[in-house]
Amino acid sequence: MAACNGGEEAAPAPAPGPAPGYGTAGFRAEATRLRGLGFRTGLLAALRSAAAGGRAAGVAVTASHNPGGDNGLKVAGPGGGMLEVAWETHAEALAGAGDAAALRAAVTAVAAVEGVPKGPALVLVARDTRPSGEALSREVLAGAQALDGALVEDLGVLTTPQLHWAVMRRNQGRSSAEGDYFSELAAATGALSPSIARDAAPHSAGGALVVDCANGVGALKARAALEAGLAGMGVSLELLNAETSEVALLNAGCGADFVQKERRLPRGLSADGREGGRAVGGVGTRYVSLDGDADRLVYFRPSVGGAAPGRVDLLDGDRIAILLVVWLSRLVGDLKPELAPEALGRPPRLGVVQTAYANGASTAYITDVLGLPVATARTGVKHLHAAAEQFDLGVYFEANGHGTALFGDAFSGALTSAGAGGDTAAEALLQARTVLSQAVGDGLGGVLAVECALAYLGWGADEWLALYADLPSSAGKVPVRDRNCMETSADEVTVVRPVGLQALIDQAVAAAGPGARSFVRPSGTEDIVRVYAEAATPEAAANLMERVSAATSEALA
Ligand code: G16
Repeated sequence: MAACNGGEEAAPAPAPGPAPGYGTAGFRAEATRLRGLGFRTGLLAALRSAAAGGRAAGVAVTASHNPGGDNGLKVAGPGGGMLEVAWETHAEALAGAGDAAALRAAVTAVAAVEGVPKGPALVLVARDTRPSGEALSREVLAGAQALDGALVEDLGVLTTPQLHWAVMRRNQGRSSAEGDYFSELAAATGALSPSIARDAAPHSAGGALVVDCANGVGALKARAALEAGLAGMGVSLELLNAETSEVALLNAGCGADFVQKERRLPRGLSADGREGGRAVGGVGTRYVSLDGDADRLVYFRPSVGGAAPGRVDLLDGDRIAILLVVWLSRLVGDLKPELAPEALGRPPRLGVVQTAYANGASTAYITDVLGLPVATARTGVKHLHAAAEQFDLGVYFEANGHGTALFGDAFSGALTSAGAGGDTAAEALLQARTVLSQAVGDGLGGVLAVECALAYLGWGADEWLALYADLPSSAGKVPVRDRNCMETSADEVTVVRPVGLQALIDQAVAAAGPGARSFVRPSGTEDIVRVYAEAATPEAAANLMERVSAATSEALA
C-alpha cells in the first residue's frame, strides 16, 4: 500500500483556522491562508496518480477569476479533467491534517480506502502569474515527493487548460510539450479553413479580434496559441489587459468574470477612446474576454442604440454553446451518410449541457428551434463534463464561459474511419475536436473554435445576437461571513438551509410576475452567496435580484 517516505515531516504547518473546503474547483482562499495546503494537495495528487497505476495527475496553482491576492489549487485527475468528486473528500482529509503524524495517518487511510498500491506516481505542476504561486508550487512539488515512489515535474507558468492538456497527453503516451500545444491548435485551425466561409456572408471576413487577457497568464500564451490560426483566417489579433507584472491588475475591472457579471466594457476599452485606452473599433471587430487562468471566455459587443456608454451586449457561455452546436451539427449533417452512421451503428446523439444559470431563452432556443436535448448539471465544470459524456457529441457551457464540446469514443472512432475514407466533414469534425480541448474547457482553444464557427456560418455579432432575445436577468453577490451556513437542493435551485429563506424567495418571485424565477447558492470559490433572477423586464429582474439579496443577507446575518 502507498505510504509516505518521511518527507511528510517537512510539511509546513497549515495556516490557523479551519482548512478551506475543496469547493467548486479546488482549494481557493486569500494566499496566506493556503500555507501548508500546497504540500497536502501535492501529496493528494501523488496518491491519485499512484491509484491510477502511475498515470500522471496534475496541480494547477491558480485562483482563476479571484483577485490577485487570492490563490488556489486545482487538481487534475489522470483523464486530464477535474479531480473526481469522490477524491475531493480525500483532499479535504489531507487538508485537515495538522502535523506530520496526522498527515501520515490521513495518507494511510486514503490509500486503504482507494486501494492505492505502493508504486510509481507522477505529478505535473503549473502555476499562473500570481507572485504567491512560486512558493505554493514549491510546496506542491515537495508534498508530491513525500509519497514513496512519486516523481514530479514543474511545468512553470501555464494556463490551467494547458496543465490539464499536458496531463491528458502524457497519459495518452503523446507529447505534452507546450510547443506542441501551440502548433496543434494552429494546425487544426488551419485544416479547418477550407471548410469555413461556406455561406460566404460578408460579416465574418477577417477583421480584428481584441482579446482582453484579464492581465493574467492568458496574456503570456495568447499570441502563440492564437496568432497563426487567426492569421490563416485573415483575422488580426490585438491583446488588451496583457500586463502580468502588477498583480493588483489581475481580473480588476477586466476579464471574463467582470464582463459577464457587470456587462460593461473591460478596462482599457472605451466607447470613444477619450477615457484613455483603446476606442472600440468599427464593424468587423470582435471582442472576447478571458479570465485570470484562461479557462473561460465570453465574447461581447459594445452596446449600440440607447444603452449607457460602456455597456456591452454579451455573447456569453449560453450563446457560445449554441454557436458551437449549430456549427458542429451542420458538419455532422454534412457527413456522408453511407460512412458515418454505419461506422457508429446509429445516428450520432448531439446534446447540450447547461446549469441553472443558463438564460431561459437559450434553453428554449436549443430545445424548440434546434430540436436538441438539454441536460442540466450543477455548477462546476466537473458536473457538466460528466453530463456531456452521455452524448456522442456533447457541448457543455456555463453561462460564465466555461466549456467545450466532448466527442465520445465511439463517435470519434466513426469519424476517424470516415475521415480515412475521404469524408471531409469527418475530417473537419476531428480538427474541431483538437481545437476544443477534450480535457477541460480552454479559453484559448475556445476563441479559435468560435472564430472558426463564425467564419463557417458567415456570422458576425449581429447574426449571433439575433438568434434569440435573452430574458431580462440580473446576477448579484451577497457577501457572507460563512457560506457553509447555506445548503441547497441537489439541483441548486431551492434553499434547504437557512430554513424559511426559500419561502421568502418564492414570495419575491410570485410578486415579480409571470415567468419570473430566482435562486441563490453559496459560491464554491468566494465568500459570497450568488443570486440570480430572471423576469419579464430588466427592472423587474433587477428588483427581484435586490429583494432576494436582501432576504439572503438578513437570513445569513
Ligand atoms: C470555477 C469553476 C466553474 C464555476 C466557477 C464559479 O471557475 O471551474 O465551473 O462556474 O468557479 O463557481 P462558484 O459559483 O461556485 O463561485 P474558475 O474560472 O473560477 O476556476
